[in-house]
Amino acid sequence: MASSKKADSGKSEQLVPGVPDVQPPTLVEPSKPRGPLPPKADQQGPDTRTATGAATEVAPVEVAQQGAFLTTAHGARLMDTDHSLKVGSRGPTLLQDHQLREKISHFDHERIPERVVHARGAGAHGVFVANGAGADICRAGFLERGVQTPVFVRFSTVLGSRGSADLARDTRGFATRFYTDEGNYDLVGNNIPVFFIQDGIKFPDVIHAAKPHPDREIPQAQSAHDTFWDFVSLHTEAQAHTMWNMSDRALPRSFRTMEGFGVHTFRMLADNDQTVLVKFHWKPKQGVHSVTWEEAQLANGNDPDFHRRDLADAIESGAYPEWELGVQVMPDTADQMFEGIDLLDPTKFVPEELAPVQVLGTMTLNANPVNYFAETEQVAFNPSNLVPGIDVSNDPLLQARLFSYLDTQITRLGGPNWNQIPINRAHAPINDMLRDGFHQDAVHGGVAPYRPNSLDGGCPFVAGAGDHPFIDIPVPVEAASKVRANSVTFDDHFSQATMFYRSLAPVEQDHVVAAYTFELSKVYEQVIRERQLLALANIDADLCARVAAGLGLDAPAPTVPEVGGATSAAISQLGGTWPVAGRIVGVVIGPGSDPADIEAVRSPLVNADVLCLVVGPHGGKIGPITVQRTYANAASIEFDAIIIVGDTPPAADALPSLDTKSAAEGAPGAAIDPRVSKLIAEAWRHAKAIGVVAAAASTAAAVLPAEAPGIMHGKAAEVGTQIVALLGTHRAWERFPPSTTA
Ligand code: HDE
Repeated sequence: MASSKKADSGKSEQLVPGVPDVQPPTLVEPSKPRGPLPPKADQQGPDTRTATGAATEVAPVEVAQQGAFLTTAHGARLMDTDHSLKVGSRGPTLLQDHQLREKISHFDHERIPERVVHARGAGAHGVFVANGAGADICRAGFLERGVQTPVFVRFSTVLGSRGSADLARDTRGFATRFYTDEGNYDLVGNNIPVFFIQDGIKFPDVIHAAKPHPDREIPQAQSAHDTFWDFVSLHTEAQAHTMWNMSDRALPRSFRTMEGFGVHTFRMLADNDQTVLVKFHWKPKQGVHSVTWEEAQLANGNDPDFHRRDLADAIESGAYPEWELGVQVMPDTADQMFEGIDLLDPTKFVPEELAPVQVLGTMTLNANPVNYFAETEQVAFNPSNLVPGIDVSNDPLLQARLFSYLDTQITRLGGPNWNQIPINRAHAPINDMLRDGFHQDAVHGGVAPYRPNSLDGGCPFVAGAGDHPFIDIPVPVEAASKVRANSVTFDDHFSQATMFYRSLAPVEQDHVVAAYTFELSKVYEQVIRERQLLALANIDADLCARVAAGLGLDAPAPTVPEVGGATSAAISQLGGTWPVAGRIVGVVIGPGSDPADIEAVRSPLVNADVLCLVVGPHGGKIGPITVQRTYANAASIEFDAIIIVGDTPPAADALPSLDTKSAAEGAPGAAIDPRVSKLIAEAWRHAKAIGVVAAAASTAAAVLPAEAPGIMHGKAAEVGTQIVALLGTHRAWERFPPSTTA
């Protein structure tokens, strides 16, 4: 973990992320012409390659806007951009105003279609460094020991539109492009290792069911509605994925604290021509953590950009997110089964107890994009982007994806040359004989884009076996008749949902029960609820009974016999201690708080690379201390823990009897600002660590119990140190005894 940048001014001063530009603005509009500013230190654009993959000497700033003066799109300098060309100052406007027409016409076409799924996303640049452990099973050059490969990653939600809120209960996309010397390799995965459907032909069905109802376009970015539950209750192969979605996995604390999975089985080819079947995993070094459902709902209102802000802020502050890339390795047997699990069935995962994850290298995200549209919006991942040594399996879901991603870009990015958009350019030489088309950026030479040719000297040549070509691994295919059917080994729809549920800690099971109950309570039609209860009966009787009780319905009996009964320890998020760098702590101060206390609290946190944000009664400074958040704009969801440093009487802008944020404690005349009461009460309810410095005892006593798990009382320095320790466990779940005894 890289360390946070600490500003020079004072021991515990930190760079507070969110800096809008590379230099602070002036109060008055600048008038002296000067060229464009360079990107900020945390930003990086795509590599400046040609459209055919050649490295250039072009500096990244040279592909941005140039020159000091405003110009037209063809480079003529302009003296005015605020007035259209009119007949007299009162018009009419002249058709000949090419400046007006160019400006408005370009604006009219600024939008491109959003992704049909995964429209809402955030991206970052980084590097993958291989440890060499993959070299024995895979001939891909980027897996050789010490090889550093640039990457671009885009995280996303699946269901919401481009402007939807980040903390929807949803699967997250985790798409990684490795710009390898042998071409782009795209690992286009999710944060959940199983999928809703076993065959890609069902994808439009599941997405149409999960997207908002077509008549009213409601609800946005969520599965709590009739069409979703109608589909998944009828189509029971979706139950395993749905179970993950009803768990905390669907509410990540951060993109930084998500696992990633390739989902499908892939095939790797070694230099010695041996093959293995693999499943890809990304393991976050920060641990796998989630927010509570109530936090998610609050965040969607308070800060709909919660996840994209967290990713950008972490990178800007130097807390670079890291993941280990690993594979589960399974023998490439004729039946492509492993321990009774069909490796071609994407609704199944392989428990880590059966096949441990072997780490192949580490990815570090260390730069924010310079331009969202150019990079994050225009990046076009494609599971067909494979490199020598990695090939697809016959998973019928993956097979359909091999068609879809290329196809969708033709509409989304406006033609067949989307590979030539800077963020999509390979870092390997391209000689593809593909020509022309809209937005052709390459200036292809020669006269013979065909093979065989003699006119262009025979170029391009096909690679020989020794030239490290991509290899379609010659897997034998069983002779069979054409059928539209699944393998019978795909028939079990419930056993892994059962395994998942029973592998959770009791508090996590409570969350699953609450999620099913909430979502199904939002379903209008009772038969759909009853049908989903039938599916739950086949997963776990206790889960079914608890959800049924919440819905006021009878729990049905199972209709299929229970299979297995195994659990997997890797599924639960509880029980570990993880690095705290990049976590965020709110330091709540009052007008009389002692600056020495504030410094003492912050010091151990800053030393652990935790971002401290001071929450004060007003903006600006309180004595020598700079305030980053005020009682009015701070939200508990922003913090992983809070520390109350001093008493917090109502601030000048508090409206104790009217304030919409006020909690019950904030009655007129109360000694505590109502917004602070609410902040503390929410942190308490969400099982966050809370530190109370002695001087804040009366504020704490008004809102919190005297003693409870995860509350630290003491001197300032001790409290800071204890909060660092508590942050490592993510939550003080012991504060709330679980409802189950599992
Ligand atoms: Fe996707 N998916 N998908 N998908 N998917 C897209 O591609 C599709 C599937 C995933 O950040 C689209 O460029 C089909 C599984 C991610 O840009 C589209 C099927 C998994 C992203 C598409 C699947 C994914 C996408 C929309 C069933 C996890 C976002 C725009 C056969 C392993 C990538 C685009 C980004 C995006 C189709 C199933 C992950 C329409 C037809 C399974 C992370 O092509």
